[in-house]
This record gives sequence, C-alpha cells and structure tokens, in this order.
Amino acid sequence: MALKLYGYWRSSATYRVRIALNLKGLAYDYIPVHLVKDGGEQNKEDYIRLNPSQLVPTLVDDDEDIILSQSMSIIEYLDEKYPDSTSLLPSHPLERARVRALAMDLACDVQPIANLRVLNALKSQFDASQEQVVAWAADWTKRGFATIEKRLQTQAGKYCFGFDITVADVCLVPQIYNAKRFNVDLAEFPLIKKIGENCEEMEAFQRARPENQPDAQQ
Ligand SMILES: N[C@@H](CCC(=O)N[C@@H](CS)C(=O)NCC(=O)O)C(=O)O
Repeated sequence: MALKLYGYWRSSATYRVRIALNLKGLAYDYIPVHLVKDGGEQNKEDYIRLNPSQLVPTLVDDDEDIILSQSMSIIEYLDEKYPDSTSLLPSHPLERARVRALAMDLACDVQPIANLRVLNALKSQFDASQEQVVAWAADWTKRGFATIEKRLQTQAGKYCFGFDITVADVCLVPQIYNAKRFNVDLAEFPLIKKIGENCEEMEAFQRARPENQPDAQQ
C-alpha cells in the first residue's frame, strides 16, 4: 500500500482525511503543501498539475495509480476500499443519509465560507480588516454550529450519530479547531463541545491534530 497525502497542518479539510486514515489504521506518507509561504504552494504549477482546484488535500494512491481530490470523496473512497477496518458510515441507507447531512452541514455550508482564499478576497476586494475577517468567519461558524447543535439534540449519543464514530465526527473536530481560531465561544454549543471532547479521547484523533504534524509551526 502506498498512500500519499498532500496537505497542510492547519487545513481542516486535510485534518479530516488524517483522522479518517488513522481511524482506518492506514499508513500514509504526508507531503506538506505550505498554503501561505510565497503566495502558497497550492498555487504553484507543480501542485496545480496534481490538483487543479488549488486546494488541499490531495490523496495519491500509487497502488491504483490514481489521484483524488475533495476530502469527503477521499474519505468515502478509503472507507469503501478498506471495508474491513472501522466503517465511517452506518450500513442503513437512512442513517447514512443523516450522517452525510451532518457532515455536509460542516463541509459544504461552513468551512468553504471561511476558507483562506475567501478570507483573503474579503481583504483584497473589499478592504476588510483582519478583525472584520475573523468576525465574518466566526459568524458563519456560529450559524453552522447552531444547526448542528439542534440536530445533535435528537441524533447524538457519545458521538454525533449515536455511539459509533462516523464521518460526521471526522468533520466536527476540525471545524471545532477552526472555531477556536476564530474565537467562537463553544459554551453556546454544549453538545458540540462534549462530542468534540469525546472524540479527542481517541488516539486516532490525537495523532491527527494540527500541532502533531511535521509541518506544524508554533
Ligand atoms: N471542499 C474541499 C475544501 C478544500 C479546502 O478548502 N482546502 C483549504 C484548506 S482547509 C485550502 O487548500 N485553502 C487554500 C486556499 O484557500 O488558497 C475539500 O473538502 O477537500
């Protein structure tokens, strides 16, 4: 098996894939792509050839000679290719749909609005200050978290969906990390906070933390 993950320590989308790889017990090589230095390595030709979206993560599976983008499709690919390890989606179609909805509340409706290039555009096109940019990111995060908190009231157990880890938890923990960077007070979201803490008890989540990556900058 030769899996290569191109990513950045603080990228929440890369963080999702790291958690999934760890939960599934898959070894991989990690190739850092610096998102900030010199205008960002994601914007250089070498990387664009690999992933035209100019976003991380990218997964290369050398065994299959394939290159994959989009964290959620990477995670589902790994889940389906390695069905014998921890499954990240329930087997019942309705439950799978509910888990995917939770994951998408975060991966589609929150994270993209506060992505680096969007925040940079707010500054360059609309003259937003750093303070305004952080307030923007915090506001959209809080709106998304309010949705998730309500869903968790009926769906959560120890984790986002009952008592098994799913792709919803894989998305929640990196979004909590982002929320803290944007000074969002998690006291407003007690279930999110508690489930985040429950996930963090697991070694797979601890090893995936941004500060534990080789490219982490203090
Ligand atoms: N939907 C994509 C989102 C990827 C994404 O937004 N990546 C961010 C880091 S979390 C990125 O590469 N940003 C670079 C930039 O904005 O220039 C996925 O899930 O893979």
